[in-house]
This record gives sequence, C-alpha cells and structure tokens, in this order.
Amino acid sequence: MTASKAMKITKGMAMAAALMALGLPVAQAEGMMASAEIKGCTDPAIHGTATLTEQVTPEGIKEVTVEMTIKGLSDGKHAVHIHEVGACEPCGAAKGHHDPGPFGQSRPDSAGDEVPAKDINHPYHMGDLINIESKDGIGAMKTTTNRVTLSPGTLTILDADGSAFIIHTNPDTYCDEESDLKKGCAGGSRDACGIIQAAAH
Ligand SMILES: [Cu+2]
Repeated sequence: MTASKAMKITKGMAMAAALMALGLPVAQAEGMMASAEIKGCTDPAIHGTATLTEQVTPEGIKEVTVEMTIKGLSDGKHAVHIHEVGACEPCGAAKGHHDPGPFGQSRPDSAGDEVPAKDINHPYHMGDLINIESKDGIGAMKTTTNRVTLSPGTLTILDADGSAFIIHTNPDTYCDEESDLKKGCAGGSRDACGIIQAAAH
C-alpha cells in the first residue's frame, strides 16, 4: 500500500468517526439540507425563509444551492452573504463574512471608516453570494456555490459557532471599483438576518 493511499483511508475513517460522534449516520453526509428563518434587524415587517441543499457534482465536488424569499425589503437589490457566526441579536453578532481560510480575513468593507481598512477581503470570502432583488415588496433569489458545504470539512458553514445569512440595505458591488474607496461596497448596513440550522430530510 502506498503512503498516499494509506492517508486517504485514514482521512475517510476520521470523517466517518466524526460523523458518528455527532450522531449522524455516515450516509447523511451527502444530500444534507439546512434552513434559516429570516427576520428584520429592526423592522418586524421584514421576514422570509431560506433553504440550503447540498449536492455532489459528477466530478465529486460538493455544492450548496441557496433559495431565499423575503417580504418587506425595500425594492431593489440587496447584498446577501453567509456571515461567520450563527447569531442575529443584534444583527452585528453575526460578525464578518464566512471565511474559514488560513488568513481569516472576514472584513467585508470600510463602511463608516474615514480611511479604507487594509484588511478588506471582499469579494473573496467563502460566504459571499449574489444580491437578492425585491419587487413590490417581495424578494427572491437562487444561487449555487461551491465555496461552502453543509457537511463537515474545511468549508462547512455548520461549524462550532454556526453561520447566519445577512441581507444588507444596499446592493453588493463586489468592491471592484477603486473609485468607491471600498466604503460600503459589500452592501452597507444590515436589514435582516437568519441563523442557518441543519434540517432533517
Ligand atoms: Cu454581509
């Protein structure tokens, strides 16, 4: 047996052991689902739901499809991200953008700062998604990302401190214009939040 083959088996066994420790059957690692109830940060008229479904591509890559509907947002586009902590009270408790990489730079923009911060890492975070567009008070969006997983691993959003969706007041411009000084380019203040919770199916 080669060294690399031995390592793969060890890694797979460690994953199975981790799942069993969580009380999950090993087979549930595929096709996991999660959901979030979206609530306004200060406006109770804002409410909605999100569902997350993990699938595996023919190539063996895990993807997560996010579907979200929200009532009560102002018409137009609003930034949507997966933030790094599963907490919504207050919405600031969700902290920065989900970014589990070695550098952990979760800061999205310099909204409110006189001088743009140096550690902005938007739109490179694993939790950066697309805008939701609201028309006549009803917003809907659907997107698929391979930047995160629901099942355990380095990209999982169901980690020890959880994760939450934040829906922002303004659109995400993905901070690709130097002229905007990167202030608020990730959507600015927070309109709504929803804690992401694993769901049985
Ligand atoms: Cu955000």
